[in-house]
Amino acid sequence: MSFVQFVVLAGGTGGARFLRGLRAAAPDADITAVVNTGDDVTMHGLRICPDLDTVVYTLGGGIDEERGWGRVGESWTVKEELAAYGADPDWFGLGDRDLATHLIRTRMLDAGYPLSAVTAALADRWRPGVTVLPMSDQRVETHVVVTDPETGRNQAIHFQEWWVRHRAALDASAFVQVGVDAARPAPGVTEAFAAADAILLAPSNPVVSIGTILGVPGLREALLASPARIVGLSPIVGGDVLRGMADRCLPVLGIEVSAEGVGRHYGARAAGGLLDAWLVHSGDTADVPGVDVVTVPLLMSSPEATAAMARAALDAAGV
Ligand code: FO1
Repeated sequence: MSFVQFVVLAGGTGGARFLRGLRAAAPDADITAVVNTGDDVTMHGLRICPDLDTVVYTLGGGIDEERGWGRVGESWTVKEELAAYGADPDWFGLGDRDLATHLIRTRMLDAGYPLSAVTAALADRWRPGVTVLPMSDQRVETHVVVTDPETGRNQAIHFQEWWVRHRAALDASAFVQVGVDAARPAPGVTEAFAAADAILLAPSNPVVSIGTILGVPGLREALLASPARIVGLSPIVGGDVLRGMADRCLPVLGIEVSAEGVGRHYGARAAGGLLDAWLVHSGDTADVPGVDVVTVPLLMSSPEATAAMARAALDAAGV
């Protein structure tokens, strides 16, 4: 028996919620999520993969829905104890429940397992109902070039320091994906593209989530070699960013903060870009030459609304 197969490129909270909607819209489909790992970081000796964990926790029912990251019912004893020791960094919160995930991941990575195998092992507990793949088994970390307000000098800081510590308030001049040149798509990624009936770009950050995934050498080529249609969903709704701080990232690459701006950034597949179709929110307009622009509600305000949005993406993909 053959199932329809969908692949979704996804970042953290927005990507995870979209995947939940897609799973509801197509419960019998075989869904693969290719997840950004550029946000990954080592803190207190532990390897943390925020987007992978957000996807697995969200689909597995373990996410704190309000925060959009970390575990529901979390406690913070270890964080308080670390603070009592004056341990750095003090601006990044690891909850007690969440820590178990990072302890297991770090132990497995140290034992030599690749990140894809570690992710599969962690997902065994959460049963997300989709195959969750890191974009790459090789370590890739996004760094942000900012100007030090004290010295006036340019320096690169880890994405998490920029995002969480500085709430993206420091002006950035570039994003650098450290390690990306040596990266390859994780096992299963190119195979999933080749077998896909539809490929969807979740309404995730086009620069530091989707852009980072697409930067893995060979991944974009494998995506474009797929016979499936490629459909993107705009993360910009009514000229606004609904989640995250994409409005701080898009201008760094000269991309206008609008559904049209992001659509044009991805570009038409027929003209060397990515998209066959581009979904924008009702009331928004976008002229993206060579791309079928479809206008539908894109607010992930409830599971039903998100499932309808996913259904519209599949319709645009012709499945
Ligand atoms: N986001 C925060 O705003 N503050 C935190 O202290 C924080 C801790 C954290 C720990 C584990 C994890 O998986 C994610 C965490 N996040 C935190 C979210 C995350 O760093 C970012 O929102 C994403 O990387 C951007 O997608």
